[in-house]
Amino acid sequence: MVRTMTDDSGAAAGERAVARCDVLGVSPFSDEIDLLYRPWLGPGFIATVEAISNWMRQAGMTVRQDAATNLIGRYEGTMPDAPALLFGSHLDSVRDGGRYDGMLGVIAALEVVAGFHERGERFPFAIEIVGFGDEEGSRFPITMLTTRSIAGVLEEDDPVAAFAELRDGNGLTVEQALARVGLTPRGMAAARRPKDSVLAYVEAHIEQGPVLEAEGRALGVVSGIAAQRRFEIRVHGMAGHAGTMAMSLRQDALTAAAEMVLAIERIGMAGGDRDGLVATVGLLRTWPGVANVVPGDVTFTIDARAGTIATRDRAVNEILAALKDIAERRGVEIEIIPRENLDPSPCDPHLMTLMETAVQDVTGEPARVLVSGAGHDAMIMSRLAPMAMLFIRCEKGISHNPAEAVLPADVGEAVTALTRFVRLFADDYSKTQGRHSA
Ligand code: HGY
Ligand code: MN
Ligand code: MN
Repeated sequence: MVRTMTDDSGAAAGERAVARCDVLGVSPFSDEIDLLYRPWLGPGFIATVEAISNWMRQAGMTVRQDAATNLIGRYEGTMPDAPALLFGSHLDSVRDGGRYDGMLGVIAALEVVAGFHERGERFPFAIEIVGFGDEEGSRFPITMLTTRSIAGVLEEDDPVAAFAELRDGNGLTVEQALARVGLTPRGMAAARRPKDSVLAYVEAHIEQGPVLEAEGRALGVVSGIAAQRRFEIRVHGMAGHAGTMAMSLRQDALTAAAEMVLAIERIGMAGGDRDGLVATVGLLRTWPGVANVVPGDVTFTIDARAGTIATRDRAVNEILAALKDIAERRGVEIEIIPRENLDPSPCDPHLMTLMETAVQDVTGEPARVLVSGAGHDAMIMSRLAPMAMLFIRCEKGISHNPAEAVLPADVGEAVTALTRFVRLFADDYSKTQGRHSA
């Protein structure tokens, strides 16, 4: 492979970024001792904010947390109060997750800024790094409230009345969790950024898929992010004695749910991988959940995604119709609660071109462009500003799994490519400004 830029500081930055993610991958930055689980606003999340704040200050940034709990570091430009180029990703993790999903995007961006700070390099715009709070939705049954707050679409997407009372696994509401850090659901909207204060949003993320590794590439440029919908399904049957209730008379919520889960898989598979259609049941809870009671109630989730709204919605409609049929046939009731509806998010073509140039300059090869099946904060941020994403190869494409792994050398290349991207962006910005002031 021919490399047109060599940058030893990139390699060192990659080593440090991976080491920092590893530090943050265990207690006290995780809420559990034996695995990584960093839900929004848990003790691990709060400790993580503290640690990254210190690293941000060392990189010459001023640090604050906004009204939605997002951590924001700002590296000033040549002029005070200049608009900002935003980098970001999420600080929260799924339960038993990997160390790099989300976190690497924040920490790699920090290396980019640390490099500028070390060299005394400033731009006609500020650079900010945002650590978002709840991209995964791993604590409450809703995602990206904090991202929506910054993007100014919180009320439009999730009226406070619809999310403030949602509960985590311990029964604590969003409102109560926010109160513990002195904030309120209604107050989150104050995190909104005026559109003219943000020039663009850029997110680096592990690929979470196998394409880059299969092709022997460290980096890729994202063209867009797949459409998602999520639902919570509640199945209500009739609890009863496991020893005395005749099989033929049961309204077993769990066996009904089991049939529903298989129908969801069948419909997801019927797409034959066409248009990236996938459908997943990731959570299922049985009530009362004891050995000698026929399950009376079951709650489960559906996560359905595809490259286009049409494919996704066709599958969703088929799934919901199948669920209703199964419920009717088995004599159970179902409630269908929509939890998420995200359109596909194309990346900004001009920013993609800059990112492709940056990647080519660093790797010496034309950049691989690929679609993201995973969701990202960038989906929401694209509603505030033009958005671009850089993917970093991860081992075997594994993610949402403690086996998630990246090569420090790849992260080093990502830091170098992002650094190059900022300089290209700056050249571009200066030309545009020149045109405007001419
Ligand atoms: O679910 C997702 O795609 C992301 O990892 N939060
Ligand atoms: Mn994730
Ligand atoms: Mn992620």
